[in-house]
Amino acid sequence: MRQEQLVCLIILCFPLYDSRLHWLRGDDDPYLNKYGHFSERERLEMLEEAKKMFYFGYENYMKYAFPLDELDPIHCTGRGPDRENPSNININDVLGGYSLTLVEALDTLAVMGNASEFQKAVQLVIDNVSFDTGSVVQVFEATIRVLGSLLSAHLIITDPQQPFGDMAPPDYDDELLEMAHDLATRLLPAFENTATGIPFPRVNLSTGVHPECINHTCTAGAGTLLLEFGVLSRLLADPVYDFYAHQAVAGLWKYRSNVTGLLGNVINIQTGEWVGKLSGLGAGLDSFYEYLFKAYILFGDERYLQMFNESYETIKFHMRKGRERCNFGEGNSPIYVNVNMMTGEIFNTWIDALQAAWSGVQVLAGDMEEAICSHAFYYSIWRKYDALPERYNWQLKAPDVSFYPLRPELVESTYFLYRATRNPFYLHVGREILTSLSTHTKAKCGYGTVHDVETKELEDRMESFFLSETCKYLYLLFDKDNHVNTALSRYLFTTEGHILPIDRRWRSKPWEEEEDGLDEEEKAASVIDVRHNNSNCDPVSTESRYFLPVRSSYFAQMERAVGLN
Ligand code: DMJ
Repeated sequence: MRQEQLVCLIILCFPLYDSRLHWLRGDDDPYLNKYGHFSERERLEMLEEAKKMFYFGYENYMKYAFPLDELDPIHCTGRGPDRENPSNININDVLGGYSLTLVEALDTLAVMGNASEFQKAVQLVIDNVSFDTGSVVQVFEATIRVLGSLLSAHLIITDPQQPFGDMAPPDYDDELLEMAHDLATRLLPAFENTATGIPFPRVNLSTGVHPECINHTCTAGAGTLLLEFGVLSRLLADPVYDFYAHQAVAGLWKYRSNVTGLLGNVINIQTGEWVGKLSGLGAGLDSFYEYLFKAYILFGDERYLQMFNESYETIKFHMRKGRERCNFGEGNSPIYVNVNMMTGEIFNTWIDALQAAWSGVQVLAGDMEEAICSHAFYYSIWRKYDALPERYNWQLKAPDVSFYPLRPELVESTYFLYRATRNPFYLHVGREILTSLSTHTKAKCGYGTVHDVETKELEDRMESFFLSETCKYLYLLFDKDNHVNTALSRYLFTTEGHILPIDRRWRSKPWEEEEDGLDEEEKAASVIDVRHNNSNCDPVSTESRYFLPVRSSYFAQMERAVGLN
């Protein structure tokens, strides 16, 4: 990948869609008729719906569940860690007894411009949340959900421009940064006594790593710490967090297969042996790749770009099946499948819901045609079930694992594709997602996990990422004038949807004595160069701008592939 492609992601050279062109394209194509236009009235209605959705979840959490971690939306109550059953990692990995949902909602409140509630929520976090809880949590989950959110809110509060409104609580004294520091320090024992530098998956926030903690971690779990740890280090001028996060990635990278170049999904942190040899773009690996690229964007570190580029090439070579180009040629719809990391052979015939985020990464990387097709396949699955099953078997055209816990990945990549193409198709997709969620997941006091996408039976759980990601991306999709959208080149979303400013501050390491040799003017110039050199910034074909992103015939083919028509 060349530097120019970064330009595409930074400025996302948004081609403008002109709805007046619709009449030029003829009315005989049912897909064009359905997706070709989205009125301003419709957009505003959807914006309102997205806002209502967030507040219904948030207010009910505050009423029935706070200060516990999550809302049970059917029984209108709250839940925290399952202390009676420590092996219940589905709950305990995430719920640390630290008002998780409130913490996660902070920057969504800011993005929605709700200064009074944001300030109130920040104060509640400062006054009520402690990390000395004795909870055993997953390092990954605590980092992306809690650390990321605290840093994001701290940076919003301390932004001198205050672009979201007056978000700074009176007398704010860096408390959220101190909390982030405290939490991250409690996670550090995970990086001790590991022979590979790859961290233990879990820590007790009060006592460190239990002697019997398993020595296996998933790749995404260990390799998705770069942004949060890197920003924290730079804010504190303390290299330790940045160092450990980098060491974890370097450790994983070292053990990639020397035959295929691929990584597996589970590794032994003492021996470097792969315990899980599945290589794919979903659970266990998804955000590892995402963070390689995003760490390059944020910190400008070429090592991560190189790793990403190498990974992307090998991913395409081994995992990508189907015709060569999304919108041209013969053959099946392109799809990325799970393979054996050692041989590149197909490992199984399912793809999972987390992989739907991959097309968002492809947008950032400037591979638009690929992003369009990856997304469209998942959208077809969504249309079939009004949700994404956790695992979908593309051979059987049926779910392998049937639940849907309100995950954001499809709306996340829908958002990025809309920002990059401005094609109304993606507003339609967003509306369908919003409508499915309202129709099938709304419970008495919030939104519930779909237990089975076929029966739509609900479970009594609203995960915190529903407010931090799903609702935020839906809202931003329809809020065209939002500051995040008008200044998108200045923000990066963490894997949990928390916004971080792309700031020149992150380009240097305050703990390093040696300067990079550039004076301030040159540093500024180097960033500006990247933003303005848009010579390679036309990755979207004209057709994809003004017509359907995926040609109608290919779209119909995808529908058949998932058994829709
Ligand atoms: C979120 O916690 C993050 O997006 C993470 O990267 C993986 N998936 C969940 C939501 O599905």
